[in-house]
Amino acid sequence: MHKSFDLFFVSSNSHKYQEAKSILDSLGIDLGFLKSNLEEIQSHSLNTIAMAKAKNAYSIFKKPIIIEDDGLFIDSVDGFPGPYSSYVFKTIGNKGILNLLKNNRKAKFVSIITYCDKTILQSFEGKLNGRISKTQKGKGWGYDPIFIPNNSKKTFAELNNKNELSHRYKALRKFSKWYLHK
Ligand code: ITT
Repeated sequence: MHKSFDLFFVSSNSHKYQEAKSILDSLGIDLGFLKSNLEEIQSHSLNTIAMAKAKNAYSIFKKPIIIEDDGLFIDSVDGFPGPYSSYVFKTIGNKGILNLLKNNRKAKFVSIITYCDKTILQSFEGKLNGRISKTQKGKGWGYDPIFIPNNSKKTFAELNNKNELSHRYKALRKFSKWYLHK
């Protein structure tokens, strides 16, 4: 028998779902997965992209959903790749980013989680400051091998507690407080 869920994560990226599921499990929310490659509008605001993505996902599945839009913002290149993080990862990747940077390696990861149902559309933001490593370290997905959170010497890929401090954790913790009391 299939398990029934009250809330679904809509994404093409199963790494994001696995992390979101594990984080929300620990916060008392059971999360299902609807794997789907949602169209993304172009905007320099992650929240504008996330809101449009959430409305689109709800219009397809007609169930309470959350989606997530993330960006890696690197200070020395004016916040690049930011809202273009998915495209930049697929094109120049971690190697390309390491080649771009010289001295200032400060960066931040931002996650926007947007909830949508028949009547509500609401976003929650999580930010994590850090820096870009000089070389790739560890075997994580996406930008995990090059992102070192503040107060750490290890990249996300080398840490075993990423889900207790990540941008995703911070956004989902805000979401869970709201969701469980709505
Ligand atoms: P969706 O279908 O949910 O949009 P996506 O992979 O396109 O999946 P985003 O646009 O939200 O996801 O994220 C942009 C990129 O940022 C993503 O493809 C990853 O390469 C990277 N990224 C986001 N969160 C990450 C994390 O926790 N660790 C490593 N890379 C991450």
